[in-house]
Amino acid sequence: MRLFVALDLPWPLRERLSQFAFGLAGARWVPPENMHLTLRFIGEVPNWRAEEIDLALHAIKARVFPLVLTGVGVFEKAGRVTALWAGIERSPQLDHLQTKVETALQRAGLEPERRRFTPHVTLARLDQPANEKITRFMQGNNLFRAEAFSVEHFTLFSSQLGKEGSVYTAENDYRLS
Ligand code: 2AM
Repeated sequence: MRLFVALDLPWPLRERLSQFAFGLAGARWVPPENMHLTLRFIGEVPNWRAEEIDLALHAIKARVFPLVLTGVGVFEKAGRVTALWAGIERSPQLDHLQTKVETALQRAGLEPERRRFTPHVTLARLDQPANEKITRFMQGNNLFRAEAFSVEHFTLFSSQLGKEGSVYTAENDYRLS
């Protein structure tokens, strides 16, 4: 199974985020049902490991906390824009939960994640040099700020590549208190 741990987003927020989509040749906009905030990408694991991961995530104790999406940005690789995303307001509670997830996964036998946690919600995936349209997207939306929502659980998702792109399935939710 190909797994990742993420936060679900409320539907009104997903609908708001889907309004960012604009005509940009070659961009694959993330459909609202696929929008999420990744806490930790896990990748392919055998079923027995997935069960250990589930147990380790169950043992996490953390508090419900508010989260605000704000701003937009891009990821670039070798001079090419690879993603457009909505940003997350810095939140010690989010960092705290992410650290707990990372610790739990290492306890379940996974190698430590070496990449820094850069919380974001991917809006579109692409692969093209920066251009005027992308600059306008950034400038036009840099004041974006959504209403806070309450993070009450986190989720272990599996990901399957279908004909129409990735299909994510919530394997389990873990409640915060
Ligand atoms: P992204 O949103 O920045 O593309 C499921 O694939 C989720 O895991 C996506 O949100 C993706 O982040 C994230 N992810 C992180 N590292 C990944 C990797 N090496 N391969 C695929 N997805 C990855």
